[in-house]
Amino acid sequence: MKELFDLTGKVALVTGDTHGIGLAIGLLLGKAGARVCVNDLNEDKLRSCREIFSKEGLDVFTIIFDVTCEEDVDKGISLIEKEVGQVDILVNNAGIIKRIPILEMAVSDYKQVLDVDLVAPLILSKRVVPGMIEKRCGKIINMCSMMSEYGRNTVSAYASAKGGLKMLTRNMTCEWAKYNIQINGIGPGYIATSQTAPIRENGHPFNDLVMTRTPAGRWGEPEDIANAALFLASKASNFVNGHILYVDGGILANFGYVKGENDL
Ligand code: NAP
Ligand code: GCO
Repeated sequence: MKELFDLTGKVALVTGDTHGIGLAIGLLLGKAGARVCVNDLNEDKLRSCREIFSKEGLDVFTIIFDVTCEEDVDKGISLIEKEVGQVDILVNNAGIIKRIPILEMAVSDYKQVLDVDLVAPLILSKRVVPGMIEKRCGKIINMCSMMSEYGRNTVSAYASAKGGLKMLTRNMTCEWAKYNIQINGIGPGYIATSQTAPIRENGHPFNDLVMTRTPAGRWGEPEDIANAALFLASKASNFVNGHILYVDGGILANFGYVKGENDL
């Protein structure tokens, strides 16, 4: 049974993972035996990430590159291939959100979100997939969202990107599954990270909406998502492809309820 989730000998690259969901994923894949490569934009955050991995007794290779820049990505992946090895597991986790009403949003803001959340997974995947095709083995996990299925006021750019990432995941599957590469997405519900801090903390009313829409009655933790990532990174998911695994406490199953009616 343990062998099913053993990642010993595998090289995993998680983008944007010095904190939040990505950090939880990197730590768990490392504990499962993978050689983990951590990417971010900021050396200070990478340094603190190295300290966290070290406290867990885990090796980690950290590297700065901007996931939206093809040249940066090519140099970064080449260094990983030289220093660590060919990427076996790619987790396209890096992401941003801008909460701006459409009429107030600059087109440049829209394009920036699309670049990080949708185009960057394409850039990373195009760079690492040739090696996976050659090995006839690989795992790609694209970090989608509830906004891959729903719209919401002020997050049009993010929803456009995450909706597109769901379809890009399916199209990658159509073209690459025949090489024994599994490409799936994870759709987290509302998770307690720095990205959601502005709509979660200090009694923000959005918290009530999340509680009403989440049957589990809680915000998710980054570790909840990491567990799903371990499944999709392991042999246990070798026949799962083009699937978006929603880890949402039941949000997608639930239209919502009036406070109190469920406490019958
Ligand atoms: P987070 O804490 O804001 O982490 C996002 C990470 O992406 C940060 O480390 C950030 O680095 C990095 N990043 C941003 N732009 C980058 C770029 N151009 N190149 C390299 N790295 C870049 O967010 P999170 O909540 O952990 O979210 C992680 C992923 O899960 C995102 O794709 C997000 O859309 C998705 N997600 C989150 C939730 C949630 O409720 N939190 C739910 C569904 C989906 P810096 O900090 O240095 O900018
Ligand atoms: C928002 C939130 C969401 C979550 C997540 C839900 O403003 O609605 O930030 O977008 O981050 O994507 O799955």
